[in-house]
Amino acid sequence: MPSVLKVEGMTCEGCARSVKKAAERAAPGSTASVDLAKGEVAVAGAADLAAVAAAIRKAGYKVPAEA
Ligand SMILES: [Cu+2]
Repeated sequence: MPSVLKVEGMTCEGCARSVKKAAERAAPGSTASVDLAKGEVAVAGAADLAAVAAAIRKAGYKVPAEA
C-alpha cells in the first residue's frame, strides 16, 4: 500500500518529474507516482517517508506536515 504525500507548488509535467525523481532518489527501491491534478505523490516501498518529504522540499516544493 503506497503512502501518499501532499505536494504544493507543482504546476506542470516537469514539476511532476522532478518530484518523482527526488522521491525515488531519497528512498532507493521505491516507486513514486505523481498526481499533478491532485497535488499528491504516492510512494510505494519507501521505508523512510520523512526523508522523501525532505527531498521533495529540497527540490523546491512544499510538503505540508501530515495531519
Ligand atoms: Cu513545472
